[in-house]
Amino acid sequence: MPKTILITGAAGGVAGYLRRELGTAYRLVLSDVRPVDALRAHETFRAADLTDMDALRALLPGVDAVVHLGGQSVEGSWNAVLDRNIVGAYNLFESARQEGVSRVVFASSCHAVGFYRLDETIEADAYFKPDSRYGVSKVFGEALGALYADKYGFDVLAIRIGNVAERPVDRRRLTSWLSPRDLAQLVRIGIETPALGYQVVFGMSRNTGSCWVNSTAYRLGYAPQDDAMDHADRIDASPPDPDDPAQVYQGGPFVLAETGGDP
Ligand code: 15L
Repeated sequence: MPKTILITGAAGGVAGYLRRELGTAYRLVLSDVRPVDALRAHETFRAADLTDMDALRALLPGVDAVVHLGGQSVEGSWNAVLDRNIVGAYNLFESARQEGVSRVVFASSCHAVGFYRLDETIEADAYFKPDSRYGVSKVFGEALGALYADKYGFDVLAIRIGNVAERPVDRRRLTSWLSPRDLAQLVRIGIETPALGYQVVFGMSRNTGSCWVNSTAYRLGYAPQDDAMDHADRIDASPPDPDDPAQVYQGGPFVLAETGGDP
């Protein structure tokens, strides 16, 4: 009997790639506030808002693991980040605990460490340097993962996702690109690894010359199939402008992004 996996944020682009790459390996419960298109036989859709704990609890009976992609995926107003990523992440972990689901793959982000420079090399255990309120919310989500693992025995894989796309689109993404099939492999590691506890990995392919070192992922058996450098010939190779923070830091434009004046 295949496992049943709840994917939040299922109407988003990352979930679209993941559904394609996981194929029919699992039964998928797809949840979002927006509708999800083109459901296949092994997929069901259940609308839920991350701020609504009762709605989240109702999704969880029969679920073996959660892949939490939902929430705010870029910098935004504080209220949006607070509701979707702070309250939303708490509600997700806590409703899972209440319903007896103890395995979560958490979509963290490279923006939890975006204020490291592109010429610095870091491991996934480097101390946080968020580049935005959004990045701070991903640090919070990682902290929740650690708490629920240590206090309640959860298995949690926090994947600091770089950029999921068919191919890397610019110089910064040569470090951070994650191909859809390598994304699916990391998610499967999060779903299947026994006694995982709490682990943090970079969501990147096997990118030669990346400023990230993904030792924890390799120790967990990750064997990425793609390398951003295979696409480097399509990318502008001019040297970074040292006076432009968006070209100096790993977070790119997120280090400059503002909330647009909203509260
Ligand atoms: C992210 O965290 C975003 O979710 C994604 O939309 C991209 O902007 C990515 O970072 C990136 O930095 O490329």
